[in-house]
Amino acid sequence: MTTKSLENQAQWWRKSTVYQVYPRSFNDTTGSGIGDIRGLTEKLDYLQDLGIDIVWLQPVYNSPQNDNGYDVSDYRSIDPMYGTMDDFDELMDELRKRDMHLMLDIVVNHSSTEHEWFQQSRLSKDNPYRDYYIWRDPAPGGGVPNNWQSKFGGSAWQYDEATGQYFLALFDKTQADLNWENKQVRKEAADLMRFWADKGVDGFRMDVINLISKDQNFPDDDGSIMTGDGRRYYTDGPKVHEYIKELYEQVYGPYDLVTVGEMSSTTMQHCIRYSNPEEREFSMTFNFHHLKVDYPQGKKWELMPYDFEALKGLLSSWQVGMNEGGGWNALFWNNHDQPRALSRFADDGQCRVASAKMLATTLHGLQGTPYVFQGEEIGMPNPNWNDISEFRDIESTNMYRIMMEMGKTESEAFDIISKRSRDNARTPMQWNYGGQAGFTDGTPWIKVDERYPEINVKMQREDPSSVFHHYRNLIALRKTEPVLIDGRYVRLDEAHPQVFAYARINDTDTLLVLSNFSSEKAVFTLPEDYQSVDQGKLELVSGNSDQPPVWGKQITLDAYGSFMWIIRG
Ligand code: TEU
Repeated sequence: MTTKSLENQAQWWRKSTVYQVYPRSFNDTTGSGIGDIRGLTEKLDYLQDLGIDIVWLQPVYNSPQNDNGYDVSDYRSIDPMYGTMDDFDELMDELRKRDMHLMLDIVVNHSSTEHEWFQQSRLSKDNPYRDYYIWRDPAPGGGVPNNWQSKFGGSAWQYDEATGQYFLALFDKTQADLNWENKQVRKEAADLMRFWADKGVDGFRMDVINLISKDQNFPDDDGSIMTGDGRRYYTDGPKVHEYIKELYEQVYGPYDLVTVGEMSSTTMQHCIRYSNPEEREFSMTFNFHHLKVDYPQGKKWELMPYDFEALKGLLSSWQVGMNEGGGWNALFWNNHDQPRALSRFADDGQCRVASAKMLATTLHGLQGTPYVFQGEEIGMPNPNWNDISEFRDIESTNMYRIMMEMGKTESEAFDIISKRSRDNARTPMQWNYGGQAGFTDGTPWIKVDERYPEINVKMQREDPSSVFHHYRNLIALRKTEPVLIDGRYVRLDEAHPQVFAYARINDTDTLLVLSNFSSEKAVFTLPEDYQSVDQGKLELVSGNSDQPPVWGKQITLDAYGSFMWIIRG
């Protein structure tokens, strides 16, 4: 890649906003009850109006759908449930017409056990595809090779009768980990990415890519650090940077792609290496530390109120650390694996609109590339289901069973699932107040949230004070305000119990964000440097109330009040 194109790459996607499309729940044009590619193409004008530059399309490849497409059985295909390759080509054409870009989800840490590679691999120990996957003999005393646990519950090893060996599956038992030690696997991964890059795809979101390099001794985890489930032996593993640099040299660089790595349980040091342009690995990284502040001792399947100070501390440390290291954050509150932040960190009831806008302003003022998960831009909350039969996610149904096997009552287990389940984010997009929220003319694969009559795109596009227009304004700001891109982050609140306050400072402007994360009025004392600002230089650029606070030594914020100012010059 030439320096110029590197600089170009550093420019365009650092001012961009990415919209994440979970196709199964986005827009159904066939009445199947499942969203499809044409359904996305039909909504490109909507996304363009929102100001979106890049669409992240989640897996639409052939798949048995045990993990809603993250179990790929043919990497160069479109699953008929989502449409055809012609539909995909039409989507690409329509994106280009609008100067929008496509980021495709690539899942190469594992494949479906229905992939031809695995079908071959399991036939015999000397099959040419045997080493495409990770096979191990039973432990000396019999049983699983080690004590590593699947992220979806249970052992990470699955026994295969045919050859008397176990294969590694860090997620579902039908998602077999690929063996990246095998250079043929690495070649296959690069080849399949080139296939999509040749079709004009502008970038990739790389699923759990920091798990691809495993400690080849496959030791038991003695439980002394992290979660004791073996992740320390395959997370940010010994050759992970080597493998990613190979992908950069073979694909990302030559095609000048924008790339984001999903980094499970990672560290800042690794994310600096993954995303500093001089390392020639990824454009940016997702980390999840800020979304574990309501996990007691890091345990996802237990409940506690979220730790506000921890949330602010993590967001701040990653802002400062990644900037100092030359890395670049993918900024997000929501995705298809997380309960909705609106319900998790704010109020999805009486103060829903103010809360949704507060979360938006807080995130979009930070340094990095913001990601908007479908429905976030209209303030969609978690659904209020009261029966486990409403849930569809393999992780949720597994964990519901396991929690009860471990002694929790049905209501205890249900209470945890209802707050933690990935299905909270996967309810169908709410387009209008018609039947099934305009998502489908059929029966949706998962229930539409009952509040769609008052939370939908149609109503909000017509209401300038809506959450939609709040996001639209923030996304537009990023394209015109350099301080949002290059401003140095400084935290301004010292462990305030209600308020998160920070500044972004560059050579010409200072951006200020104050957000009240509480349901009560909050008073915040500005640092001295900001108390007496020339009002002629102070510009309110975003806020969630038409009565912004009066500027002075102390700023009073209403419940979930949130404002963004720029101090010019
Ligand atoms: O997610 C990996 C991931 O970190 C989460 O799934 C998390 O590990 C899980 O919720 C357990 O807490 C990626 C995809 O985003 C997810 O949808 C897939 O299920 C997973 O990888 C396997 O491909």
